[in-house]
Amino acid sequence: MSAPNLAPIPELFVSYESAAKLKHEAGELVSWDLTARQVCDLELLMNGGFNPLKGFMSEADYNGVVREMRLADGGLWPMPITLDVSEAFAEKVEPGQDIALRDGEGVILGIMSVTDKWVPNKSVEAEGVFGADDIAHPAVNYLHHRAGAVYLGGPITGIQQPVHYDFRSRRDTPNELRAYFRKLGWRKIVAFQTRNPLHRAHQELTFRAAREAEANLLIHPVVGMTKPGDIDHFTRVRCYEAVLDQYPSSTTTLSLLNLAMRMGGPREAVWHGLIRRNHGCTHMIVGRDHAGPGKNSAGKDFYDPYGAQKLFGENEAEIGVEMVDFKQMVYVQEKAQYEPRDEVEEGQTILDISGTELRRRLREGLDIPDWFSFPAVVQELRRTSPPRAEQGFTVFFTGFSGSGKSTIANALMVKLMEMGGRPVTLLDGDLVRKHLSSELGFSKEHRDINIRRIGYVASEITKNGGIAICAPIAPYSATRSAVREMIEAYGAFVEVHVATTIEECERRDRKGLYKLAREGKIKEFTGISDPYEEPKDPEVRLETEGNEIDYCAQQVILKLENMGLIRA
Ligand code: PPS
Repeated sequence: MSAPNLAPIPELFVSYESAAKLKHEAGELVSWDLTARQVCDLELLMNGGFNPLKGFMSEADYNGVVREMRLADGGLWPMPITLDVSEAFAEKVEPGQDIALRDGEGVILGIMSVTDKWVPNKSVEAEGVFGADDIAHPAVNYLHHRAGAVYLGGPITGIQQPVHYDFRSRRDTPNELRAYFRKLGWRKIVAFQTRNPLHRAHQELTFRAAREAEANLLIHPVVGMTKPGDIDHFTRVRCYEAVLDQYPSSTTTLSLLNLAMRMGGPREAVWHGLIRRNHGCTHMIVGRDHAGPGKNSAGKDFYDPYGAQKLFGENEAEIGVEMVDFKQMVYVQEKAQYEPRDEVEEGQTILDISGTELRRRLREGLDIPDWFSFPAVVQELRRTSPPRAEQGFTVFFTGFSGSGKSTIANALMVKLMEMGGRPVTLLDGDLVRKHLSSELGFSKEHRDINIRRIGYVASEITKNGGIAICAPIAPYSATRSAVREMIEAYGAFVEVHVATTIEECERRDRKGLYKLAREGKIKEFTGISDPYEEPKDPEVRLETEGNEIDYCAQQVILKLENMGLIRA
């Protein structure tokens, strides 16, 4: 492939002077508050990262892309870039109208001249683009559960870039990178796309890939949106910076890409190639299972592990970027060095640590050897992922009113405070209703709001390294699952079902509420005139009948020890 034309590529921004005027005028327009993903998409549309797209896709472009990876003009493009909005917003907008696009803080970033408005068939989109209408795929889940029901399309007039306060000097637009390559005289540039920290094997493979292609290396990690559960980009960028010393500085550079990944495997690889071409690269490393979303709901891989390399290879000429195939590098103990797996001689010992094993070692504070990663990287990872016994967590009691939740939660709190080390907060049902949810009643809608508020506070406590003990009734399993998800992003979630029967709770009737409920004086009373969905698989199930409070609290303590959350 010939040397790239590093001339500037088209951006969608108006001049600096016009931008101020336009911004003022745009204040009058109907405006859409962009989602986090849409902000990422808009940034790359405006700065040319998604060249040749000139805006969010029209219906014709979208249909072509979904069906056959082609825009209406026949150009190769694998991923729908659409502006999804709510039905209520869509009612306010008609083709021919301009709308202002605002970021999360309300700043106007651009204007879209709406040409198209349509209701997509999301199942067809999921099948066409991601190969399956299965919500185990993060992008399909997003499509069905988070994306709006209506799509708007039309060209964009860019007013300003989204503002980033973090790692500013490491973020470059396509034209900034092109100018950098021009200035340094770089003509062949291999891009390495990543959403994970770099360990020694990655360093070896990227270094070799660049050497084999006789090219310079661009480490181009995604910092927009990656796979749910990934290590946050703040930690990763500190890790990348730590690894940068391992490369010759005259041949390698690091730049951050504010892309919202879709984890679309083969199609995503082609998309990544087009984005890298726009950033001035000539080559891209495509690995086994590139941008893979993991397992589907039947427990099988969504994509053939070599599907991305195949699709990229078939479209290489049109992408305009040459594929460098990713050699799996392994550590050979006898030689104390890394080698491509297919070149290791028979009888030699290969050492490897999988991603799961690495997470276990971090969680349990175990050794991570120097042959696997660089000490500075490990240190960064340990700072973000301390051993479980030093992380925050949430214990979430659920059960009928009067089941004993609050009493056991109180006993647990005191025991944990006696141990010390982490702050403990009790979010008891009654307490929350007094301080956080005093305006709420007991309808399903209100109970869900109440539980989500508790979940939010508990997730913040967990994130900041504390222990949250919650003790609401929380009668609906879907809401409890949502809370679990919120918390597990930051630490462990321990669900404790206080399984006292409704008959026993009514017999005890400590607050006299069951009597009132039976008399119809309290409506929607859980277990009497309102449902309670039992947890199917809680971490702990407590039988309180015939058991002391202390014994019950001890059962929870034992579970916490067993999960490594407290030290024995
Ligand atoms: S929920 O469903 O989780 O939002 O309920 P929660 O916030 O835990 O509040 C339950 C406490 O409110 C009292 N109470 C009622 N409970 C159930 N149903 C109805 N209709 C009701 N009205 C008032 C009751 O005392 C609960 O306290 P606990 O601590 O659970 O006994």
